[in-house]
Amino acid sequence: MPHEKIYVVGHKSPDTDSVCSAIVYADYLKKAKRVNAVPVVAGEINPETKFILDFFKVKTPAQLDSGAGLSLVLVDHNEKSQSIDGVSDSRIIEVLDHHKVSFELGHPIVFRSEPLGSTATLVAKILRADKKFKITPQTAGLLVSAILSDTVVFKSATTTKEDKELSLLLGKRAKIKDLKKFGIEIKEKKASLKGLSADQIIKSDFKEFEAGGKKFAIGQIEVVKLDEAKSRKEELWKRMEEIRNENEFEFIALMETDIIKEGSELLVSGNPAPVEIAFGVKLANNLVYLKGMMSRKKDLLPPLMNAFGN
Ligand SMILES: [Mn+2]
Repeated sequence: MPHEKIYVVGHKSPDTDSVCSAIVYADYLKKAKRVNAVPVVAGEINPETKFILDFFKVKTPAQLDSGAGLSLVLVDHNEKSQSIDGVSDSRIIEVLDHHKVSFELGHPIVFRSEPLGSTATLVAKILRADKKFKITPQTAGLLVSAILSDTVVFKSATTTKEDKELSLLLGKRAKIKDLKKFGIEIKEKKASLKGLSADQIIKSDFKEFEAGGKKFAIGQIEVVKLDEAKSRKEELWKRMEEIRNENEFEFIALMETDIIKEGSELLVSGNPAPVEIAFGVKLANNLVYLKGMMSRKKDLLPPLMNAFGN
């Protein structure tokens, strides 16, 4: 295969959607487009993703520390602050995403973004639109796992009709009998905080944002019971204070999402005003429970961004 190497990469602190989308899209570029594409990860993969890769017998992509000087396809993000280090010195040739657009580049590229529950849904659409491309059971398994993971088994407000419809087709192809059961099994792999340091918990799915010239960050963990996170609250908050001071964040929120109860506890370090204004609540001991709050992107971020200017 001629031509330069192209690296397909998700965000730092990779989740299942970013890893599986990168693997499948790189495979598609290679087979269908004759592009010398390789999937890589920009950080260590989490236990949930590891379980899925093992389950479908797929090799973990190599970890890349810097994208400087390389040609990149970005999947599952488009904000530079969430990208692999060295992205400013890389050549971005394509973006596939389902998040709010915060992207600017001096030249035209392929930029595909749709308001779907996962990037994997968008990848599945691209693959299915190519009539000559055959989706293997393994590929279908990776894609449906990523959709189940990102939509929290269709419970997240980000879930669309297309996510559900494609999941049914892909699930069948991957020979998964009970999608919901498999989805919960996947989520439980990431739900345990045992053996993780406070730093690892906070950064397991950590994203930085900017509004009104100020930086803030939101981490999210998914649990099947909030007790475990509660018992480590002091330790987590102390570490959040340190991270906030080191990075001059206006505030950091850790979103502890209970996927069974369907709500999130927010632990906040720093200025509580944006959270309190956005949701009309008062924090008690830096903590507040928000019923129905499942998605950082759809439930938490928009009101927060609005409140930030006030
Ligand atoms: Mn995603």
